[in-house]
Amino acid sequence: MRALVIVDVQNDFLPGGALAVPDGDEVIPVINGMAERFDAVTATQDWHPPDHGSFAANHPGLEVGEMTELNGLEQVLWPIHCVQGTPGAELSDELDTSRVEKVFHKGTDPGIDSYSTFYDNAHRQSTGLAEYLRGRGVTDVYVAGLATDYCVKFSALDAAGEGFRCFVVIDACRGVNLSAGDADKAVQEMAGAGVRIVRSDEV
Ligand code: VGL
Ligand code: ZN
Repeated sequence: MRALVIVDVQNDFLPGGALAVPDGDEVIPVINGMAERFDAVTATQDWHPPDHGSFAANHPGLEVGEMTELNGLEQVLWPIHCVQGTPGAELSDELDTSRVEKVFHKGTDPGIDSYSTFYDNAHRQSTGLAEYLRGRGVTDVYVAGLATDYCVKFSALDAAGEGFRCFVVIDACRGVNLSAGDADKAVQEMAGAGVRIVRSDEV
């Protein structure tokens, strides 16, 4: 049983958005084209309250891209993005959601960030996705979306850690590349953890 997990294809991560991933829109036709090949499809939304601790604006004196500590965890500071209920947090209109069974939200606790679609960054709180996929009888999890070096990477590592066979559909992902090469490094890291890197024409 194969599931496609569509990660954060939200307006704020697309060109023109608050935290635009370069060429992020290019993942949309690839995802739309393969969704029907899966037994189950879920999507996630980064879904922050306005006072979220990952926003540089909530740390006077600190800038976007700087590091800080948030309740004991290292935290990169981001522009304000994907605020609950705003247009930037909506899934792209271009994304075909007709096969999406359920949407999972993450990053809702102001005190902790959540890159993975499964757990917050401290692995304390589950989004319910692993339990949902198991309930659907899923064995193989295919991850696609934004961004390769953050939410895709941590989602794939958690999927593998949860015991799913995990695949990242690499042409259906794009990276932020805050530092040059971050996305390539993420691919190495995922592969090293047993995640298979595949292309959409192989799935
Ligand atoms: C993401 C940075 C901040 C992501 C979410 O979806 O990759 N990146 N919040
Ligand atoms: Zn975020």
